[in-house]
Amino acid sequence: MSSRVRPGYIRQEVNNTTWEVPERYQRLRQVGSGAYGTVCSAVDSRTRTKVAIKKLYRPFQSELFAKRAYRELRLLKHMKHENVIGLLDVFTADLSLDKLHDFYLVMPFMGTDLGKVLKLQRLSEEKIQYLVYQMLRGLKYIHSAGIIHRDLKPGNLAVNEDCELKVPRTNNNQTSSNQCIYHTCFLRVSKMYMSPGQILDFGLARQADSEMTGYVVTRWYRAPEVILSWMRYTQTVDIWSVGCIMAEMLQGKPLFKGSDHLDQLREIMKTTGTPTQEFISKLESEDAKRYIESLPKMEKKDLRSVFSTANPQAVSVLQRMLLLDPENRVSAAEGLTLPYFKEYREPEGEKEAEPYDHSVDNSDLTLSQWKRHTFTEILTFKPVVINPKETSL
Ligand code: N61
Repeated sequence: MSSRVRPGYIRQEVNNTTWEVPERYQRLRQVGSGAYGTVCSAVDSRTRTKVAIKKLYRPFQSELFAKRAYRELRLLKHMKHENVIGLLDVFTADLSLDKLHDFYLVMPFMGTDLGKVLKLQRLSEEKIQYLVYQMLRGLKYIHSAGIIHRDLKPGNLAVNEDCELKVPRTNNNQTSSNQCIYHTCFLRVSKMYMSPGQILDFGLARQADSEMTGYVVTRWYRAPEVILSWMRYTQTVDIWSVGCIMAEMLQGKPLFKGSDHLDQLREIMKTTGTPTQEFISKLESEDAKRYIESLPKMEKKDLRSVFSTANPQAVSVLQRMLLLDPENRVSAAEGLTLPYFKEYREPEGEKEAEPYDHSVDNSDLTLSQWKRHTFTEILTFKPVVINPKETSL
């Protein structure tokens, strides 16, 4: 580590690891770490904004690590939507493909997450409407690229720390000068953190089986077909999670707090009822079929009585999301059109993603091929020009 640092870069120690970053990134402070990497907050002196920089942990130590690192870079590079985390910059201090050892991902800094917020306070109806609308927008975007989040939970929904944000409320509220009346909303789900297999908030650790076992948050938002590997899952696994998160916001406590996989399923079925024969016939696993058929029959509950104090339109949303059969759940795109979100709709923000090419992500390559693809992706990154009005600290 005594070699010369790349010109224009600064070498520094952060909690016993060496970071080599361009001079523009200053005041590095570690904000999270795990088996897959470390995240620091920093100030980008060029834009005067706070950023998060992720240094992956030995990304080229194995084919698997290299594939995961490449995939994260490609996914983040592709994401260009207000409600999905995106990439501001990617850099490496290593000067050639041969020497490539580390690279760093730069993202807008997100101060907190919905999990932390929900521990501290109950949210008003308006905030719930707004937040669920934002989540569905982010999901419509990632689903349109053929990407499934799989692990949506409050801890994976980033919200800005300086939560007082002005949010346009409704088009009907326009004044004669055609300016929107702004309605202050405490939170804004601005970015969705995501990484298959991440715990905590930062996509830094592997989700070991042990972390899915017992009375754990990591499983409470998972669709039943994912918990028990009933069938090949689809994008509506994320809609199940949104339903659980929305229910928690309405009730102030998690909806299905199972103490293990089967208890979680029992909790779910106390509300959804045991599955119909039609649904059981769709299951791919014979074991799953037998197990479900052996369960004592339970009636489906009327969500209007479970959420008796909630707005009936909110209950209608939950009725479309919390369905055992994934084929019957509402899609993110259709969810946005439900009456509950009417006041917040802004169709320009409901865009779809450019097509995403999954072919390399899904291939099995050698370490040197992964390195070469990653190096190419780093070199071809073009930063988005940021509107100066949005870049104050
Ligand atoms: O979010 C990720 N990785 C990620 C996102 C996605 C999509 C949602 C685009 C599909 N896939 N993958 C793999 N990583 C990440 C998240 C948070 C983070 C660092 C990396 O840490 C912070 C970011 C911002 N502010 C504070 C911490």
